Amino acid sequence: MAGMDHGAMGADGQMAGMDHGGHAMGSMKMRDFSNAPQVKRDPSVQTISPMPVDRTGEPGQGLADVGHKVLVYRDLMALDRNPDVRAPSRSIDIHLTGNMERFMWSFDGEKMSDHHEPIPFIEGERVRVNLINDTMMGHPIHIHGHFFELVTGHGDHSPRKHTVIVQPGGKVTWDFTADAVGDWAFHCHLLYHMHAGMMRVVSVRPKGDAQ
Ligand SMILES: [Cu+2]
Repeated sequence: MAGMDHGAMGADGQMAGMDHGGHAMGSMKMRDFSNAPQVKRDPSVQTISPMPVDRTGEPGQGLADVGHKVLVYRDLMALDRNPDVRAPSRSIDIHLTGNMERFMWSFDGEKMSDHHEPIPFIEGERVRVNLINDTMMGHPIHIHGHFFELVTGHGDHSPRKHTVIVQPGGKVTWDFTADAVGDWAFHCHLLYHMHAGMMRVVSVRPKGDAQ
């Protein structure tokens, strides 16, 4: 376009002089780490979800306009009352991160081989886990040794699962009781993502000698 000053475009794609505090779409950055303070600033993190929303009521990708009813996570309910209905005593965020062009996949910007510390839990504690998908594809996140209750508005009949797909840019919340002492795999179930590093060890330490 004649007269456009290309020099005014910043390295991050923002127009110079634009109000950085504004939330207009035009000023939204693809990698605003203030939305994900725990995520490592690294080239392996291509995008940060600017406004992660719960998408468990939405059809999966490509299923929005298929002309028939599509079941969504929010349709699921447990037949029996949940075995542990205590409120969680703490909550943690785990970001699903990656760079699609480089085929790099991680949690919180760190792949498994970079990060040897397990995610610690204490036997019997009830914890809320927020999975935040900062990438542009869905990830089926799987925990070994435990079931969790999806927080999708069904109270003490929340659906119990061990794997949940987190939609692109979206967020999924679940509560679980760390009732199986030991070290357990926690990973994306797209195995090439797991192999690339989107995996961690979850460690449930015995009550009493946990640090
Ligand atoms: Cu994945």
